[in-house]
Amino acid sequence: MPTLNERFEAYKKDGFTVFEKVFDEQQMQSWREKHAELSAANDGQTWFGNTLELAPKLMWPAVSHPTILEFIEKVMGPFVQLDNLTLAAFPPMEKEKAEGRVSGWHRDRWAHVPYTDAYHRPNAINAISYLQDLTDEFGPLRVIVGSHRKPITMEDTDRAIPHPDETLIHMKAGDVVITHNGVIHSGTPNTSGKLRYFFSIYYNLTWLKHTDHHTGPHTQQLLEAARTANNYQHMRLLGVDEQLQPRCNSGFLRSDEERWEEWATADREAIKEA
Ligand SMILES: O=C(O)CCC(=O)C(=O)O
Repeated sequence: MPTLNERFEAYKKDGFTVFEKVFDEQQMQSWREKHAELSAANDGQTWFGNTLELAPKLMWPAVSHPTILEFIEKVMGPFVQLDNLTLAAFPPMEKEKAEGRVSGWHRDRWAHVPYTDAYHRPNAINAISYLQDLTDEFGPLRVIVGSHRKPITMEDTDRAIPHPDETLIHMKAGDVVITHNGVIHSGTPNTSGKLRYFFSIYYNLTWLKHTDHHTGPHTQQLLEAARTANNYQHMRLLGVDEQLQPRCNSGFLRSDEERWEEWATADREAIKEA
């Protein structure tokens, strides 16, 4: 098992890291069942955003998962909010139609094409898990390793075909890949004959807008519980960052990582146990 610092170094270089077995079968089954329920109630729709509001009890343990949050606060600092929580399923397609195709190369929301090969803190990161093993039939994740630090661009015609520099990642059900939003990636068409589930917890910096609304009654209830516990980390996830003003104007004359660690420690110490 790599240490957190080793992971962070690999993430800076490659643009992603995979945490194994973060979610268990019972959790994944409850998400598959929720997907089926939502799909049945919405004319067979397969893509759902705002799923924290739709299923707060099932989703909050994933959004606030300590393993994920510890790593992303190391990457982004204690400035992390939920941008959107997406539960989706890609329907299967015929093998002949999928031959030689990828789902679509892209960088993620809030990214930009890098100007230099320097590492920069991402504006957003994606914590993706798949609710089944990504075999060749279900369709592996494809990544252009290090592309968050390369000014790679692509013609529209090249977006749907394999890339010479791609790496295929056959993740297991319940693993979580945490990506830098600048890393170019794509899914692979699903030829398994079954649904290919995709669960994306997308986080961004607290001074950006968020895509999910966070105003629904269930999300507001979670926010109230976080306020009562004085849990700033959880409040930030739900769009409220009470320390933003001093922390975003700190003078920036000490290393970011040292400051971030100090602030994260202060946040932990401020929590009132119920
Ligand atoms: O299908 C996949 O494996 C990746 C999908 C993805 O990256 C996206 O929808 O942003």
